[in-house]
Amino acid sequence: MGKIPTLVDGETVVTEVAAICAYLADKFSEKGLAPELGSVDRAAYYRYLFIAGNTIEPALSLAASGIDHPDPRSAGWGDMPRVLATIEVMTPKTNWALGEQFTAADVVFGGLLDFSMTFNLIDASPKVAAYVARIRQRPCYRETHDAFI
Ligand SMILES: N[C@@H](CCC(=O)N[C@@H](CS)C(=O)NCC(=O)O)C(=O)O
Repeated sequence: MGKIPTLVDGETVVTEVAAICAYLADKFSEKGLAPELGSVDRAAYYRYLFIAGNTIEPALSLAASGIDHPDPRSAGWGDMPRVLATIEVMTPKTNWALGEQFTAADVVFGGLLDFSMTFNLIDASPKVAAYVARIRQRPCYRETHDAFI
């Protein structure tokens, strides 16, 4: 598709933001960016990883192009009010998506919200804005984004 990002790790090529983040979180498991395989948190972790690219991103990109899906029942996200309500419920009030531990779920889900706020794709609620602000304050975020903000 000619899209970025693409990770090339030796012979391994990974595309899709969520796949890249999940791959790196597993490869560097000592960093604690993924809950243990088989743990209860792993279910929520997968949900955060997959909903971003599968469901929220296509909904927002369609809306940004000014297109209303003609049949919300056949769109994987229903409609924008439902997408925004789901974002609101999944956004943590404090800390991170899975609780005290920052994980790749925050990189993917929170990163999409950060991107969406930067490009005015969503009108962030106070809870979403506060979560994105917490992400933006992280030293690693600052190191990688300061050139752009
Ligand atoms: N679903 C893909 C989306 C990738 C994507 O949309 N990439 C954009 C940048 S954010 C891109 O490559 N745009 C350049 C182009 O299409 O020429 C993912 O999760 O990685």
